[in-house]
Amino acid sequence: MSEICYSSDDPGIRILLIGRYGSGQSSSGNTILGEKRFKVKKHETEICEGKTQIGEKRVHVINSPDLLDPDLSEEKLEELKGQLVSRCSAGLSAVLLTVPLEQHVQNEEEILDYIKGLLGPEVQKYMMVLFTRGDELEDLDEPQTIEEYLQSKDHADLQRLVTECGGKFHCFSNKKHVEGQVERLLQKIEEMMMKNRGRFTMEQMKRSGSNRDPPVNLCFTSQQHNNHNFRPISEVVSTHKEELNTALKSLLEKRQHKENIKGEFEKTLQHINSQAEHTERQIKQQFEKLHQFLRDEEEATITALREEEEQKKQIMKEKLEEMNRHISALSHTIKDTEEMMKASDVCFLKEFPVSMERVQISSQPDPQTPSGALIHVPRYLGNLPFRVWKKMQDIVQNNDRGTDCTLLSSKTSPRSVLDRRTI
Ligand SMILES: Nc1nc2c(ncn2[C@@H]2O[C@H](COP(=O)(O)OP(=O)(O)O)[C@@H](O)[C@H]2O)c(=O)[nH]1
Ligand SMILES: [Mg+2]
Repeated sequence: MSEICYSSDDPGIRILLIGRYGSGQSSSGNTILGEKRFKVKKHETEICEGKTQIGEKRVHVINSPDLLDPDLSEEKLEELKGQLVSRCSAGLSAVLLTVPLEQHVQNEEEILDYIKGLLGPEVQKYMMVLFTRGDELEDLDEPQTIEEYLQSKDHADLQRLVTECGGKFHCFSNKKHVEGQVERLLQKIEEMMMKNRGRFTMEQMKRSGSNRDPPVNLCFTSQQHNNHNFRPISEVVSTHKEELNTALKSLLEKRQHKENIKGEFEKTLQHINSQAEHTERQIKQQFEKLHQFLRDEEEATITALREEEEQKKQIMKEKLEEMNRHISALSHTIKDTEEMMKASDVCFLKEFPVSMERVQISSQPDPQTPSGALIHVPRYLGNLPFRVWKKMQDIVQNNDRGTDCTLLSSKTSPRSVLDRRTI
C-alpha cells in the first residue's frame, strides 16, 4: 500500500469531522464547503461527505455521526466503524473535533480515545480542536479572543482538550460570515501536515492494528489477504508494545490527573466543614450581640421611666405638704373665729378688726395641679419597636463601615445606649 503524501501535485485536503451530537459538526462542514451540504440539527446516523475547491486546493470533508451516541445499535456501530475506516483509507489531513464554546465539555475526551482506538494512536498527531459558536465570544460582556477565553481558569477543561490535540485549535463562527476563517483553518491544517510529513495514511492505520485480524496469524494463501504486507512477529510485537506503552502512559497521566482532582475535592470537603463551624460560631456571636443590645435598650428605657417617676412623685409630695399647711392654718383661724363669736360684746368689738383680717387672709387661692404632673407614657411606648429598630440599624451600618461601634460596649453603661433625645 503506497503512502499518500502531501505534495504540490496532490493539493487535496481530507478532513474528518468528529464530535458529539449538537456540537456544530454539520454547521462547520458547511462553513468549510461554503454550502449547506450537511443537514443541521439532524440526529445523523450515517457518514456524509462533501467536496469543494478552495483556490488551488481540493477539499474533502467527511462528516461522521456521534459514534458514542447511546441510541446507535451495536450492529449499526460496527457498520459505521467499518465504513469510517474505509472512507479514511485514502488518507486524512486532519481530524477536527468540534467543541461548542460556552457549553460544558461532555464526552469529548472519550470521543478522541474512541477515534484513536479505531484509527490508531498515530492519528493523534492529526487531531485539532475546532471550537464552534465563536460568534458568542463577541456577545460576552467584555468581548474576548479565543486565546483570551481559553486562558481563563474557568476553561481548564477546554485547555485540556487542546492539550490532548497537541495544542492545535481553531475557532469558527458558523452563524456569521467571518472573512478568512476557512482559509486560516486550511493554513493550520497544511502546517500540521508539513510537520507530520504528509497525511495520516492507511499504513499508519494498519500499524495501529485497527485492521482487525492480526497479520501474524494470517494464512498466506487466503484470498482475503491478497496484497497484504507481512512482518516478523518480533517487529510487530515491539511496535505494538510501543503503542501500548504510549496508551499506558496516557492512562497513567489521566489517573494522576483524576487523583489530583480527587485531592482537591477532599480539600473542599474539609473546607466546607470548617467553614460551617466557623460561620455557626459567628452567627451565635452576632445574635448574642443583638440580644445584648435589646436587653441594654430595655434596661435603659426602664431606668429613664423610674427617674421620671421619682421626679414627678417628689413634686406631688411637695404640693401635698403645702396643701396640708393651708388646711391646718384654716383650721386654726376657724377655731379662733368660733371662740370670738362666743366672747362678750366688749371683747368681740375689741378683737373684731384683727379677726376679720385673719379671715380675709385665709381665703387665698388654691394651689393648682402642676402641668405635666403625670408620666409622659408615649415618650416610652410611642414607636418603641421602630426606635429600637432604627438604632439597631445605625449600629449595624456602623459595624459594616468597620467602625466597630460594638453593641457590647453598651453593657457597661446602659444610659449611653438610650438616646435621651428620642425619649
Ligand atoms: N451561534 C452559533 N450557533 C452554531 C454554531 N455552530 C452550530 N451552531 C448551532 O448549533 C446547533 C447544532 O449544530 P449542528 O451543526 O447540527 O451540530 P451537529 O449535531 O454536531 O452536526 C444548531 O442549532 C446550529 O445552528 C456557531 O458557530 N454559532
Ligand atoms: Mg450533524
